[in-house]
Amino acid sequence: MQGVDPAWLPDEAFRPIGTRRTLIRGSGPLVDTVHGEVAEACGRFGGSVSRDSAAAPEPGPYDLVLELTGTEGGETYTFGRGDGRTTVTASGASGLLYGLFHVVRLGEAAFHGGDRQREQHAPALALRMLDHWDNVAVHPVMGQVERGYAGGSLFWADGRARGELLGRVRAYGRLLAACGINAVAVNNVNVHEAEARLLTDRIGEVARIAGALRPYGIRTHLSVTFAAPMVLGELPTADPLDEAVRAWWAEATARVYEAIPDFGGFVVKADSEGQPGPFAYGRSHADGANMLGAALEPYGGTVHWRAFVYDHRQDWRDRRTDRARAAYDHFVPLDGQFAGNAVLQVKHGPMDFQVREPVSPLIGAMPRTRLAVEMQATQEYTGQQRHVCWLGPLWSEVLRFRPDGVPVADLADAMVAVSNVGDDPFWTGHPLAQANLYTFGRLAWQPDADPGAILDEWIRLAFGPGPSSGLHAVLDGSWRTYEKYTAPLGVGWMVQPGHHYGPSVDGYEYSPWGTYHFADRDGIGVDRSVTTGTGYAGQYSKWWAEVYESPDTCPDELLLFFHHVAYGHVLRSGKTVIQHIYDTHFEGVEEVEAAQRVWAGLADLVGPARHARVAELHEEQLRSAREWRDQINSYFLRKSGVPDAHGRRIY
Ligand code: GCV
Repeated sequence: MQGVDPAWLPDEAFRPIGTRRTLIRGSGPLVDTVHGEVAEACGRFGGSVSRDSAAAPEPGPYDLVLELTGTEGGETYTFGRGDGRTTVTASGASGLLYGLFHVVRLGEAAFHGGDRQREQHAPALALRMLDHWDNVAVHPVMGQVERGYAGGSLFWADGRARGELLGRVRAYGRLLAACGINAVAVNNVNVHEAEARLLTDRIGEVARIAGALRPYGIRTHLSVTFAAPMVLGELPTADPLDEAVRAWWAEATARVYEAIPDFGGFVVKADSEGQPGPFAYGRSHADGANMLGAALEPYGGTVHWRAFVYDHRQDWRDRRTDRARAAYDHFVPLDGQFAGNAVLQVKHGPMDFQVREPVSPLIGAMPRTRLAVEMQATQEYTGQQRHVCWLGPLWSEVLRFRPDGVPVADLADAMVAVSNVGDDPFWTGHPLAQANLYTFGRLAWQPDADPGAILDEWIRLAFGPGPSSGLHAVLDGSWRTYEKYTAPLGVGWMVQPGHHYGPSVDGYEYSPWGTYHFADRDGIGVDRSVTTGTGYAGQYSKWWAEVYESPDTCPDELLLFFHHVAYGHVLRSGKTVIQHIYDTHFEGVEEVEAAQRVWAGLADLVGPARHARVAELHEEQLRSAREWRDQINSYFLRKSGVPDAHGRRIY
């Protein structure tokens, strides 16, 4: 696509396939996609591709055989080598597509070496989804993409689904399939007036987007407003137990499936940050979700019901209310009441995608409810795609966390990320933020994969072998670097209210949002213990509840999330809290400076456009990191009166 960064699918990645002889067996739209990919590569590099849809194997001197053996929609494939031939076999067409991209990822290595036992590859999670917080119309406060840092929407322009530019949407589907993602929600969970109509009279536009994503095995989902029967149907109520309301949803859903037969389902943000929901009718969230589940059920659709429900009009003086408790308190009593096609979509932490939070105690606490774990690829609180902040290690920690013996990855039915993509030529604004999208997809496919290996895979695909160690160095530790120069020890927030970029230590301290640090002259942190605090620590299983209950056993990085401690409190690292704050803030800036130097040295290896964009953003990251360092250090020096042990400059 002209002028658009090829991301992890540059032409060169197809050279090993494109120079060889390939046989493709099977038929159907996704096999056509696979054929198209191979044919294009062969056109470019001189190889050949034959198509055989008959049942009998075609003899011939093929280097690669891609064969579909069944007609199901399965995603599994086997990969092997024998008699000098590489073979991918799948019983479902999606599996064949994923098998093709497996060969692309392996590159030359797919064709070398002796016989290779057939390996089976299957995704750990059936649903691997991106939620776009895209508005059709530009919102006066949130712009077109809420919390979007990569330009306008890929799907919507000038108040409509993109017309001739849907080629870009198809290219997006291709990138997503190549990292294993199979579902996309195309509009913001905050559903405004124009966007509400996507469900009814504007469904044709959604169908066009779905048509552009379908060739890559991506199913389309829609965020809907709970009040749709009132807003669109002119009913007097949206009560989920009202028969007319249920009938309205059933009819609306039937029309959606007429337009999009493989439609994935609805995403719903209800009773959250001003969005309507079942509370208005004295009904539970299970009642709300099940009503939509019933409408989707005849077509095999799913409702993603978000658990991000809390009081955003809290009185900051009220120390008993704790926002972190809210999701668990609301939803755990409903375990077992949700329909089989309802999936509870839970943010990975109890607050809101801060750089460091504990894993949400809701995860693992509802064994009879299907679970989607929601991550945030868009870097709302992690540098807004102006800072390098590769989130692979954060997500991997979440997925490996064992709430009660079993890892989060094994408890989840689905993984969802808020997309970080827009119509920017680099897709993600910051070219290196592509690594987050890629890593998310690959972790959703294989949650116990080593994130560092995924990073290297992305670097090799997107940049070739040249800059690999330098790029790895720039990205690998970047999440921890970001954590160092921003809010310390898990306390979170301290950002500028509203847009959430840059430091403001007290920005949210006296606000109604429930996001406080409680710093005074003696200490800082939120007491969430059972004994003396909000009781939040008690929402975990016994083992973790005990770990988090005491400052002596609580991990350092979460200390201020769980406890209010004196500045002189000695961490398990041996440092006092105040000295830790000073040291990490100085170190964080030094690490950004070091990354900037490494990047400067890669000028000849990464292409001029990418190099210039990242270099420019590095300048901003450094400016911002220094601002964070100086505001945080000065604030705490002034509050505590404790000097820095190393006498460095604090204002
Ligand atoms: C889409 C945070 C963000 C909001 C977002 C919300 C959510 O509060 O700041 O922009 O709304 O999360 O996840 O629903």
